Order: sequence, then C-alpha cells, then structure tokens
Amino acid sequence: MCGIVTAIATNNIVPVLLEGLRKLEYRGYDSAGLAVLSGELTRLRSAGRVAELAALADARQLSANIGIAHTRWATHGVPSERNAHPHISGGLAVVHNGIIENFEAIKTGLQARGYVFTSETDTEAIAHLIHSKLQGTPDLFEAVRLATNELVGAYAIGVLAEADPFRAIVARRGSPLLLGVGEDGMYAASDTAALLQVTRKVVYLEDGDLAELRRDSYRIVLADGTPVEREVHLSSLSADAVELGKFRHYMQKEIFEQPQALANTLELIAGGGGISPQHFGARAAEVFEGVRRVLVLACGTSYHAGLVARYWIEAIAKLPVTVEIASEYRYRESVPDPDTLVVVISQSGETADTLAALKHAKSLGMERTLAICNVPESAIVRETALRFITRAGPEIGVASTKAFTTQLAAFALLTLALAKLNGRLSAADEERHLVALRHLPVAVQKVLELEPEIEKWAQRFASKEHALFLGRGSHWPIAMEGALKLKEISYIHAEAYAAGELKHGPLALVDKDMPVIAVSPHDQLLEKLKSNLQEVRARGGELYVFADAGSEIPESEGVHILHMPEHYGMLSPVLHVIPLQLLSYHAALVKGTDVDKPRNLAKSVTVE
Ligand code: HGA
Repeated sequence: MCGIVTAIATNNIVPVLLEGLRKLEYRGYDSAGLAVLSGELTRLRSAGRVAELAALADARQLSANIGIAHTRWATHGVPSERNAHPHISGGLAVVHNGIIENFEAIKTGLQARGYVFTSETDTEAIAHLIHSKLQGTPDLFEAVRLATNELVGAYAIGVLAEADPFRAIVARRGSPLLLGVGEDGMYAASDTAALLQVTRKVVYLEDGDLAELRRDSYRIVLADGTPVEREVHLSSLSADAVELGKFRHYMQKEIFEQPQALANTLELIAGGGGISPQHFGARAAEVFEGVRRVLVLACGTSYHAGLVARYWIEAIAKLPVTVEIASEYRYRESVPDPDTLVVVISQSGETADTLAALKHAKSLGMERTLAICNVPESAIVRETALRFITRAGPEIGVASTKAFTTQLAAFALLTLALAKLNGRLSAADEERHLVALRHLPVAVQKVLELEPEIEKWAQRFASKEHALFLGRGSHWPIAMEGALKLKEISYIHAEAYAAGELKHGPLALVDKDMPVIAVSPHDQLLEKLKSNLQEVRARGGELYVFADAGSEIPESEGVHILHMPEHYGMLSPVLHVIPLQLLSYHAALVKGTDVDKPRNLAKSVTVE
C-alpha cells in the first residue's frame, strides 16, 4: 500500500525517484510528493497521479543528488496536497508509510513546545519529533533513532535534512522497506520493482532497523543503536515483468497470464514429479508430522482461497480445517493447539493483518507455520517455518486474479501432500490428481476463450446496481470471489450466498433488477442448485449461469447459460473463477472505472 523511494547518487536522482514511484503505482495511492536537496530543500506535492508530480518536476527542471519520494494512501487526513508527503519541520523532510498510533500524544507534546502542524497526518508528528531530537543531539542518524524509539505503530520512513546533505536516513517497523546497493549510489524503496532500474542488489531491512545511506556506503543499526549486518540478495525479479505489453490493463494481462502462472507454480510436478512434502520446504515432513488440524489465516481474495482449501483438505486429507479472517483472529481469544498447521496466505507477503495474525498464532505456541505467498523474501515468508512460493510473477492490478488461482494450485498440492502423509491417498488417486494438475493450464486456457461471450453478458450487467452470486460447496467461495471482484473494480454492489441460504433471506431481494449469477458445475450438488435457480426464476430474477459441459440446464427466457468446456472435478473452482474475473473486468470497462487502481483500494495492504 503506497510507497517510498529514497536515493543518493553521483547522478541526478530525480528521474530515479519518479520512475521508482511509477513502479510503485500498482500498490494504490491517492497523492504523491518528493523532496530533494540541492543547496536548499525543495518539495513538490501533487494531490493526483505520479505523472502530475513528474510534470511539476519537469517544469522546475529539478535536479539533485539526494532525495525522497512518496505515494500516499491516506489513513490520517483526506487525500490533498496539504496532507501529501513529504512533511517538513525546519529544514528536515520526512516520507512515511504506515500508521503512528500514538501520534496524538506526540503531537500534543510537540505543540506544547511550540511546533505548528500544517497537516492532519500522523506523519507530520514524526518530522517534528525528529526535529525536536536534533535539539539534544547534533547527529541526524541518532535523532531519527531516538524519535523512532518513541513511535508506536507501523512505519517505513525516509528522512533528509538541509543541514546534513550527504546522507539520507531510512527506518522501518511493520511496513516494508529495502535498500538497493547501486554502482553509483544507494537507494531504498518499498519493493524491489522500484529499484530494478538502478540495481539488483537488495538488502531487506528487519523490523526496528535504521539505515544511513551515503553515495558509496551504507550502514544499518538496530533500534538500540547496535550496528548490524544484513545479507545482500541478488534479485531475480525481471524488470519487464511489470510492463503492460499488448494489454489494456494489468488486470486483463494477469487474467490471461493464468495458464503460464499455473504452469510455473506447478512445475514441481511437471514431468514425472510426484506429490511430496518437500514442495513446502526441506523441513516439511517433520513439521507436518502429527498435524491434527489446519488453521488458515488470510484476508480478502486469499481468504477465499483458504475457504476453497477447506473443502479439499477435509474431503481428501481428512483433517479438520478452520479458515479465519486474519484481522479477526489476531484480536480474539481463541483456543490454541500446537498440533495445528497454521497456513497464512498473502499475495504480497506484507499484508499487515495476516502478518500480525501469524505472529499472534506463534505467540500462542503454534510453531507449525506455512506461508503461501507470491513474493519470496517478503515479511510473512521470513516468519514461517515452511513456505510455498507461488510463481504468478508480479501482480500489479489491485484486484487479485493470477495470485488467487496459483494459491489454489498451492493448496491442491498441500491437500495431496497431507493426504499422502496420512495414508489417505492411494497411488492411483495420486496419479489421477497429478494428471488433472498437469493439464490445468490448458484447461484454464480453454476457459479464457469464452471471453467474447462473457463480454456480451457484461454489457447487460454494467447498468445494474446490485448483483447476487450463488454457489454451493467448494464453489461457494468462488461465488464470494466473483462478488468481491465485481465490487472492487466495477463498484456494483454484489453479495454472495451459499445457494441453500437463498430462501433464508436474500430471496427477498430478487426481482427483475437483481441479476443472479450462479456457479453451477456438474457436481453432486447440481440438482439442489437447480432448485435454487427455479426459486430465483419464479420471482422474476434474471439468471446468468456458469455451467459445465454436462450440467444440462436449459437456456430459456431470463436464463442465460454459459457452458464451460469441461468439468474438472476437485480443481473445478480454479476454472470457475476465470469467467467471473472476466465478467467483472468487462463490466468495469463498460462503466469506465479505473480497473487497475480502483478507488479507495491499495494493492499491498500494509496497514491495519
Ligand atoms: N499515515 C500516513 C501515511 C499513509 C501511508 O502512506 N500509508 O501507508 C498518512 O495518512 O499520511
């Protein structure tokens, strides 16, 4: 969510800051700003897009060797130029991602000392606090350290001072930040994508770390000032992986990348590879040994992946599964069981609530932890005993698509690995599942070919204000995911229900203005679902049915049927989510919304 770039180099760093911000745009933001030092401190801010900030910098012919830049996703104070970062105190400028929970107390104390606040942000308190520390110590690095020690909450910050033009200071706790070690300078940013333009050498800062960046060196200290060494990694992220190419939107590109993303994620079992705990890390067999239950913790789309997995793991591995929304779990009193496998899912691996829920589970003595994540060196991955890295590639569109289907692929492997360990998977069944998994990218490709028909449906849809999604069994979470996608990018209000719940309330909403989308695979629940659809039709509701090859639901007045090419057994939810992604995408196109950056939403939700 939002982002930071810091740079100090021999060359002009203004283009680096702006390009870095462009690469971070996908995380979602509402305003942008930068500050540079070249003789004096210059600050530029825009309540709009990075392109507007770049135009301002151009107009000023801004050039400097040291600077900080920021995209903001407002938490404290409306999105406006006044609240955009950097915030300034004296000759000192600060950019910040995160939330300072004790900022009111800090602000009151600073106001009593004469500091005047010009924004509504929590961040401004950090700037003044560092400035106040400089009254007691002449050293900027030490002043930042003393100030950050007083902060409660989450932060990644970048700091510059007019009086100290040869270094930039960065620090983090809770929000992501990494250093980039370049040939001609030192850099810091919220993620690697922003820095690939200048270097592949990255250093991940840990919670509590502070770093001083100079043109040709850097040093890191812990919160207590003790020097610390952190490993330098060579990033393997491909610089063009985030280019849009021939597609209109990242979301569209990512929907169509799903066959490749799945093939990459399932490479482990390509060829002759069988199911093995090793897919989840060298220690997996030991960690899985004696597991009696599974607890999945996640948010948003990842939570829906967990809900699908519950059906799979209970049915095939015969282990009880609980799936919980991370922000609920972290704050409620629950009953810990050390024989639980705790599975955390997050595309970015930086989701604040999921990370906190994981830490909470560990604090309760649950050490058997597994991350399913798309970013190898992310915070969540670094906290778990085991990890499965989905190989979806960078996901830029705020609405998650390929991350979701690759998470499902990871869960399919987990289900089979647990079943195999528990003696619940015969060799014949294993082979059958492997064949289906290996064929999955091709099966997804065939579903994508339905796009023209779905586009037609979307035309009729886009004028609606509400929609109801129905599914049963493992396709109920798919209905939930379809409703979420539609809400996120087309702003059409959508709800999902387990179809059996229809007559317990939502049927009251059904009339000719309420389209009902039914996920109707040819499984053992189909006959039940057909009755639910009759209930809708009888009330004048218009039905849009995603059926399989064998579903045999006749097309009639008010009943539109789209036949998926094949029925896909256990993995059917992976196929059925694809048309729902396409439906949302095309409905959003008709409505003309900002598909990749929907209003009020951010990609990596790094704040609570
Ligand atoms: N809380 C600060 C920073 C917001 C931000 O960038 N979040 O990640 C603000 O509201 O300005």
